[in-house]
Amino acid sequence: MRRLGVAMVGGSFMGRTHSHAWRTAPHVFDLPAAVDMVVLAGRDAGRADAAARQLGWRGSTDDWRSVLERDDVDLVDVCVPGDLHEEVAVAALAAGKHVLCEKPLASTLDAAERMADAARAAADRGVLSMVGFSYRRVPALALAQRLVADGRVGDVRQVVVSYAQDWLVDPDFPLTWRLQSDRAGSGALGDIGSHAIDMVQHLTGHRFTDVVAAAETFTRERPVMTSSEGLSATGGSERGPVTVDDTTAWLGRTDRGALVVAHATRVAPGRKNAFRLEVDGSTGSIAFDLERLDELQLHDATAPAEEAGVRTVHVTEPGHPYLEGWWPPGHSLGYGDTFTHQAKDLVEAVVAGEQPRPSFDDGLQVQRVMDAVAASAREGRWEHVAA
Ligand code: SOE
Repeated sequence: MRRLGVAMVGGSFMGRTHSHAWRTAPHVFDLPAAVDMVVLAGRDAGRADAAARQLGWRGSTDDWRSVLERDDVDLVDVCVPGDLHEEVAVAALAAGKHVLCEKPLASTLDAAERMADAARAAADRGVLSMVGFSYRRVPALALAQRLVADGRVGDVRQVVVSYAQDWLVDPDFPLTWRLQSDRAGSGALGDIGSHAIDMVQHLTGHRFTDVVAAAETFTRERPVMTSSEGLSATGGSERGPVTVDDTTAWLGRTDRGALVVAHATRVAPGRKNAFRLEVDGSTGSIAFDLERLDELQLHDATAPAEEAGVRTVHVTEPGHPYLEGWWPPGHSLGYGDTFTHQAKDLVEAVVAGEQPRPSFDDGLQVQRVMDAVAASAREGRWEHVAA
């Protein structure tokens, strides 16, 4: 059997989800290669070693460049803050390593352009890359995509999408990298609005062409961070400026004539991970909520009026996307499992020598929409999305 040596750069929250995926995918799915979790690279040797032991990596290093020189590493998984994606991903591709890079692709549009250029050049040499919009692999959303593509809702006319979390409601939550524009690029827009943009386009097959937006930062200063672990952090008494949006809302038009109403916020009290969307077509509609991630709401407007109504499909059956390898029918999956599906699809694509999706070009296109949304919020006018 073929072997795929994986190295991970970063070992925080996303590093944990990806490690879980690399460990689990071979136990759930019949993969065409054996996954070898070779090495985890982190900034601090002690923390990298502890993370590697806990997360199941064979070794650790505090020098991420050293993993690029190893013959036993075929793929580099980039789980570092957004401003470091470009340096690590481009170097890995140049070294002939396949790359999985966390979303959004980069913290600036220029960096995303350079990364997509590097990915295209690498693909010519058989070196593949993928950006981690993991929600494409939620079974209910994969099913929704299939139903829309099969014409089950007719022509898509409008999408309402909202991604709401509440972990920044507390004004004393410290200034982590996710609250600094030079590190993250943007706030709610890039962190979770990027998922909304990718999902709307993936589900409908449409592309945003024009957007008009408004953004707000409600808490403008936060405690300077003293330490962090995953999404949690502690801060001191000194405060510093928040340079990203707490909330961004936008309206969009698509290339196939649909309207999109969108909203991303990390300050919605009580909303933990509420990624909700509804797709209205000419003959039906589909609705989804990540807080009930094994359910899909369907409505068939062609059914007789006496029988019509929104019905709930429990996406827990072996015929549903990704479910074949898991538990007996009726048993649900969770957030972490979407990363396992992502790892499975990536291993299969790499072994087959096929471009995995979403590609860096897909990530670049999302970045262009984000850039237009941010520009519109700044300038107060409609913006065209660069093609
Ligand atoms: C934090 O807002 C976060 O972890 C995002 O960064 C992830 O992309 C999303 O999956 C869950 O929320």
